[in-house]
Amino acid sequence: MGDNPIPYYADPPSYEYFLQHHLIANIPALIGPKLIDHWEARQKWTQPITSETFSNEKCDDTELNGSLSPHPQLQPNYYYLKQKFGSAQVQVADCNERDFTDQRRTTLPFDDFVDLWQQTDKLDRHHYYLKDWHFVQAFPSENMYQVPDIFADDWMNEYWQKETEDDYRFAYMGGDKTFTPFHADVYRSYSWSSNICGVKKWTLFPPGQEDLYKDKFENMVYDIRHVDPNIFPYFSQAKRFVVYQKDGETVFVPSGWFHQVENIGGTISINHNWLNACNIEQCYQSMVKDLRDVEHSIDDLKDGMDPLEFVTTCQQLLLAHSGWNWKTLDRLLKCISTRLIADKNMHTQPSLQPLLDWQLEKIDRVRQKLGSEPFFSQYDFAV
Ligand SMILES: O=C(O)CCC(=O)C(=O)O
Ligand SMILES: [Fe+2]
Repeated sequence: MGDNPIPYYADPPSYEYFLQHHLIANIPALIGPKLIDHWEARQKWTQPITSETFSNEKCDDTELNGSLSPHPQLQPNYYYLKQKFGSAQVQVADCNERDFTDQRRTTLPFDDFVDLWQQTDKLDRHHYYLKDWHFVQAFPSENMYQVPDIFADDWMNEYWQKETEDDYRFAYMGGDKTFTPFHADVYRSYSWSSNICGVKKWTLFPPGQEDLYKDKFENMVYDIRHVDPNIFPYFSQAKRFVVYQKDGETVFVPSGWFHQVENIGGTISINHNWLNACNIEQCYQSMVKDLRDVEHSIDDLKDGMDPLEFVTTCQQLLLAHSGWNWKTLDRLLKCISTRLIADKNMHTQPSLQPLLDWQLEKIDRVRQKLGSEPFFSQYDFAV
């Protein structure tokens, strides 16, 4: 792996340090358990591991340099979780079943999932993975965790919670060997992920190597452990870094870094996607790229449409394909700039965020770019 650039912080870094060295620099970080040890979820959702539940033989994952990967110290408290959240409906991925670029998903009551989870841990058939559970939405009065200060400046959840019922705050729960296939995050946003228990092996790929991940039909690699070099001849050249995230540790995933995640032992994590002034431009660029792809995909219809109809169709497809479009971004920027301008007028500089003028400048830059898109000013935002 060689010169791994991913720093480990036993003591959480200050916001100012994190802003310069990680948010602006767009570099991953691994932060020790002190960041989240006070979370109620850390105490209540876990129990000490016993040798039968996770033995050496079961842990066959070996690091490239030959040393064994770490073992979890804690396991899920299945009984507590079931008692407390059993009746909720959750989305479960079957890690053995590929569904295009993702895994096949089904909806189950949480207590049925916990039964499968516990069974698969015993039977050594570990393939059910509860993903993208909007936990705070499902249980708003449970105060099981708090967003760490260094991740608090979050325009994405601020906007989506204010203007819709939706959010990007998730819980993940799965057994040994469950995994999340190779991907970059929604809108190329940041994510942070805190392990309540279990170990996650992250393989992280710095941005700028996207051409190495595709076959000649533009399909992407699905599982980095099984890549056919005849189909993906360049993938092996891609630079990557491996990080083991142990019980209680937190990973910061920067914008546009592709990654795959493999669980070791029964693993529970809290993951949020987020964006702010530091990565809004990368997120905007990802929308531009997705829009170009959409435009290209219906190129043959363009001649039969008037230009505004074409733009409107592309915006509808963009929303369906990427989960946002010009209108979403425009509203998000308005929502955040209204708050920033109100603070500026009061001559207050809130803590745990960059200088107000710097943030407003970033918003202006994106607005200017958005405004120079063909037909942006004629586009009907009411549609
Ligand atoms: O934990 C996982 O399985 C996936 C997490 C992830 O991809 C993320 O937090 O960005
Ligand atoms: Fe991700």
